[in-house]
Amino acid sequence: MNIRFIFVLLLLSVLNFSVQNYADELPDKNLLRKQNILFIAIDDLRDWTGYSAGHPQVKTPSLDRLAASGAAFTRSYCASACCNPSRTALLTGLRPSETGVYLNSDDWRIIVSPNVVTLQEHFQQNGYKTLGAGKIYHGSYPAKTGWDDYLIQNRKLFTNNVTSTKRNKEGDNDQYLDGVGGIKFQPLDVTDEQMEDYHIVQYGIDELNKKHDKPFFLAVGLHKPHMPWNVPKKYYDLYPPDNIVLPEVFEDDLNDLPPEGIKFAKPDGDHAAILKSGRWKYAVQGYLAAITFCDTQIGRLLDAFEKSPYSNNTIVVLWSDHGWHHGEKSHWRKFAMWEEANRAPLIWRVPGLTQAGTKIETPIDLTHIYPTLCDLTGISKPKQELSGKSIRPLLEGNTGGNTNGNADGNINKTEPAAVMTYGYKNHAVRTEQWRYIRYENGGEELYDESRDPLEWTNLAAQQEFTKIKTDLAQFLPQTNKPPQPKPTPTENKPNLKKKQK
Ligand SMILES: [Ca+2]
Repeated sequence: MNIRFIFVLLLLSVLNFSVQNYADELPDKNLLRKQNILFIAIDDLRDWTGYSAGHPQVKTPSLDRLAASGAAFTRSYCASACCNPSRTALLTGLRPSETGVYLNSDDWRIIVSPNVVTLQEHFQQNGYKTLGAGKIYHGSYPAKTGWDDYLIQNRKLFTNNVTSTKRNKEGDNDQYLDGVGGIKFQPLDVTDEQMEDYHIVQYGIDELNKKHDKPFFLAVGLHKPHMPWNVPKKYYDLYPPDNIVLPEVFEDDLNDLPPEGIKFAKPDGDHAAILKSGRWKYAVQGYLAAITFCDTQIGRLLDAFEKSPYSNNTIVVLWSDHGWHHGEKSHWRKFAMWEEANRAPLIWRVPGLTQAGTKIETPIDLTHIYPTLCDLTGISKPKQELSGKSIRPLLEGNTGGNTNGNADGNINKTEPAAVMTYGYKNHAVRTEQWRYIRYENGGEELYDESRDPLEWTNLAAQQEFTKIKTDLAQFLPQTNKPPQPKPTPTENKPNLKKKQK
């Protein structure tokens, strides 16, 4: 047997070993380094999931399955209750008050300093293959850099984006036609395959069925349950409208709010229209149906993931960009500072680290995802100073016995707190016991979540809570970057600043 033949044999076995390596090596602590990442984004899903018991009727078997196999946060909050600033904060690791990206009309690609390295860019620069599909950044401002591959879809092809043209007329008995005002919902006579999210998930499945010769960062971003809640009828049928449980709403809830709070609530907008239409339960049915459609697609992805060679060396992180109101505070949608608009699902499954079925009560916000992924994969942090910090200790199970408002009632700075901002200088802080809101013009709200989880009683004006407010105010962002002046029509051409390598 000649030398060359032995040499070729040797070479092949080394090659075979290295390609295999990324698929099925059982991890131990050191192997956490460079694990793959499955990054699942959901649009507009509030905390209505089975595992969080957010709504008594919601069906989310796939999210519940993921939560049961990993660690789910029960007090996870967006950095901003609005798509674009929330996602920009998560994917740059910088709060809105740091970047100046506050609204959906703020093009982060222009506003955020070109020195800032986004999450996918950072992982690409650290040897990862970065793959993406669907909604990761806000739809209007997709990231142009940092992706090795990204699924291109013509959204117009999919019916689920098209709201019906026929308008509802007074006295019409079609409870669905076109929804109510801007609240869009309608059961569709289509199959899942005709839905956009089905194909976004299929991209993820196809990538999980491929061999990858280097670690991958696979981002899968679903559009539902963002409006319109136009999903196949079979999901509506799961929720007979007559049994729908509506959110608990306190009629005089706005009476103790500062003017800014009432401005954010917009009681004469969607809520007035919904009440007038008498179709509140159909709207809630539509949202529940959209949630279960979304959950079913995530179930397909998890099935493929668990069957794939990557199931035990891949970090799974699932998040929603913010919550939603369905009448609480006479408010609908997001765009507010209260619990319903800001609380959003966050689930981690980290092989070798998270314990199956862990529930983490510690309040955090989504700016912690970027530094945590760096920490877990052993890659250095990017050059920008990240607003959040790694939550590995929490994922490891030591929630560090944070006593909220310890014995002497003081709230110290080390207390874990989630911070959220909607619009310039409108901030809220959420600790385990308190939500403190301070609006740009100084208006305040304070809620004791342990006694008043529906935030019906604003304590801010009561003298005895002054100290608590002062303590909580220490968590408020100290710097508030002014919002970008809106470009006049002529200057509308965004010149995407070149990224300095
Ligand atoms: Ca959203």
